[in-house]
Amino acid sequence: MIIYEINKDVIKYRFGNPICTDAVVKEGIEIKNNDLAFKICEEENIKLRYKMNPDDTIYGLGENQRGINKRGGIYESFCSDDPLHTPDKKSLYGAHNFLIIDGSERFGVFVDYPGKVTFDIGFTNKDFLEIYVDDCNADIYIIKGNELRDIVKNFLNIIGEGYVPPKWAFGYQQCRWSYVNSTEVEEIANNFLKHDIPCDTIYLDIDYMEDFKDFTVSKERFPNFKNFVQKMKEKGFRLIPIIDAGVKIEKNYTVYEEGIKNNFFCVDKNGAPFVAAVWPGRVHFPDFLNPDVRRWFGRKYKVLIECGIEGFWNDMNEPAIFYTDRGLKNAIEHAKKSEDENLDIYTFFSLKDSFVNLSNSINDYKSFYHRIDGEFVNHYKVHNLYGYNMTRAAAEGFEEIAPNKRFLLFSRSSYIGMHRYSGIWTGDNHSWWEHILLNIKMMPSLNMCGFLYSGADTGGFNGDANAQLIIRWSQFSLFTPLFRNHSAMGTRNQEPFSFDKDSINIIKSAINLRYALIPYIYSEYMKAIINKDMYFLPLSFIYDDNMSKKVEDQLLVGDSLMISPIYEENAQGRYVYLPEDMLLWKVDDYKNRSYQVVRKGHMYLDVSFREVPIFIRKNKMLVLGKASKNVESLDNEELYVIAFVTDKAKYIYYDDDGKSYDYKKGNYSEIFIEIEKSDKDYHIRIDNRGNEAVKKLHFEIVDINGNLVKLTKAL
Ligand code: MIG
Repeated sequence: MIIYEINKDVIKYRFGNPICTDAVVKEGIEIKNNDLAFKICEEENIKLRYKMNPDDTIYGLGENQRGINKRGGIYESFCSDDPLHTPDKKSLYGAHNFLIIDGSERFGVFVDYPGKVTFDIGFTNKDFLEIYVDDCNADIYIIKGNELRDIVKNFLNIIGEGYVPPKWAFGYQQCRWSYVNSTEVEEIANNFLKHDIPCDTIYLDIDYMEDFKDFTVSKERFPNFKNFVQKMKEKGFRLIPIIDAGVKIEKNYTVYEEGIKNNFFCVDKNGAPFVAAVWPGRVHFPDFLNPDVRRWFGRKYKVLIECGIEGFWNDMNEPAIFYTDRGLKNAIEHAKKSEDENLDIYTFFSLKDSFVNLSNSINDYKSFYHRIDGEFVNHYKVHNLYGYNMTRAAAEGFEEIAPNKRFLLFSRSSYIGMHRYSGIWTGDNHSWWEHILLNIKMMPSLNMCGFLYSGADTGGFNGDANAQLIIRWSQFSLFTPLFRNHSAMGTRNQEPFSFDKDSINIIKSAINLRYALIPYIYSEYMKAIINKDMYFLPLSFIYDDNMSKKVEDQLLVGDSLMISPIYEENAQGRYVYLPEDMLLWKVDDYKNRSYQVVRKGHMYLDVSFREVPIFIRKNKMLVLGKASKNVESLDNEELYVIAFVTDKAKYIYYDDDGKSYDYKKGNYSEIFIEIEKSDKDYHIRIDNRGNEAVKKLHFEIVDINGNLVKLTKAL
């Protein structure tokens, strides 16, 4: 084992000779001897063990089941296409091996290993945190920091700056598997217009393709695609097509032919292209771990970009495998042998399992290879890098095709470090109330791992949603950077206008609120990216009282807000914990504002179906704009500053062009706002550094006694 120190906050331990994952981008590593906070029990498979104190809290692990506090669970990092997110599942689509121990000691751990890693966090033995790496080669980082948030910042600092989508990607987005042809897509758009519900994008799921072939468009279902994309843009909607990992095996299909000719596909043990089956039937998997393959695949997005497409979602890139010929043959043989048998519980279940377990089988993952630096590496060892590198291929392709233009991109599968290239969505959830809660708890954990542009399938992917579920879920998702309603084929339609008039109006108000909040959401998102910080935080990351540690169903959103979403059917209220006095705004229509000072402690809060409670923290402020049909038509010349001031409040309102990467060169504007309370009045200072869009700020300032003062300042 070699020990390196990156800077005083991060120590790197190297075991054996690990494969480079490119998760960490920070350079300047030097060697130093130090004691690992963990005990190392075995060195063949690395096993780390840490004795937890009874009150230690364990944060992190990104996209995973269970609570914000991961304690009590067992988790496996092995990117999995599992559409049934029940609480006992150990793996979902991402592998996010970063956690924070918060107790008598406080530090973060990042296990940089691209194969399977198990985190047993007091599951087998309540007092022990154990980490097993299925190998003897890995880099393990210990990350220090005084506060929890500093530990995250130090971690984000070594894995690099996060992805920023175009500003329009902060609008409301509508998806369904599938809007099957251009007529249906247009109808969806017309419905948004007719109901006057804002929306920025409509998604194209696999049925836009010709026979599920990547980078093709069905001529029959989407004739004159380029014109259609243009026409939709004129109506105010961008189309976002899906791209899948598997390339259909079909003579004369260019992507297939080029991949074969250049040896760009993963191979089996005999060196022949590996065959698996997904949507199109038999496919090959591009070897995304090879930079030449990434360059080739990344350029393929060009055909669609040339049609006017500005965003994509990368799916099935764990990679998902429905079956392989080998697996299918075994299952069929098993079935043949069982014919005319009198099957009992064991033999019947075993027959059934041979079919059920056909998909995503470990045997299949162990039977193909990548070429890394000229050497064959078994897929199983690097499994968690696959989706990451597919998405990296896309992002690098965009950079080449249209330098300095932001594209919308998010992936289903991911590994630490992929946040530099795209966002993620959290995959195939259900129209279950439990999944709103899971969504709430997952967001800060994802932020700790660098994934800020993310969100769940609002309303649930599988299963049927009722109006109330869509209402309550939208009322939460309106705070998530990715706000997309998506559902599966065969389920009940769940677009906002699919319900009764009353419900349509409520969903519409929630979406309007989202658009009015975009000045704040975008500002907070960008500051988090630039400062290597979080956008969603658990209460305990800011407040150090004991109760704040226990609250998992309220979140801090950016610097000024706390939210307490409703996630139970028929609930018209809930208990809320306030770590300090706050200003409550129960939003029904964002244009009607009334505020109420709520006191520190526990309270029961009534929340009718129409209402979205927003808490403004003490000495903080919220910047609010106006809704519009889409992000590009937002008129934010006049902004409302809602402040709760007992002493002095400061805010930095950030903005930029929303479409290029010029912000990286410092090309952005900031308005510094400071409100100081004097005896009778407020003293307001505004320092505008480069913002030319905002002309007026309307202040609505509330003091501890609930007195409201309104005044306007021109810029
Ligand atoms: O397994 O393309 O998670 O969002 O609609 C189904 C069809 C494949 C899985 C994605 C889902 C998408 C669906 N895909």
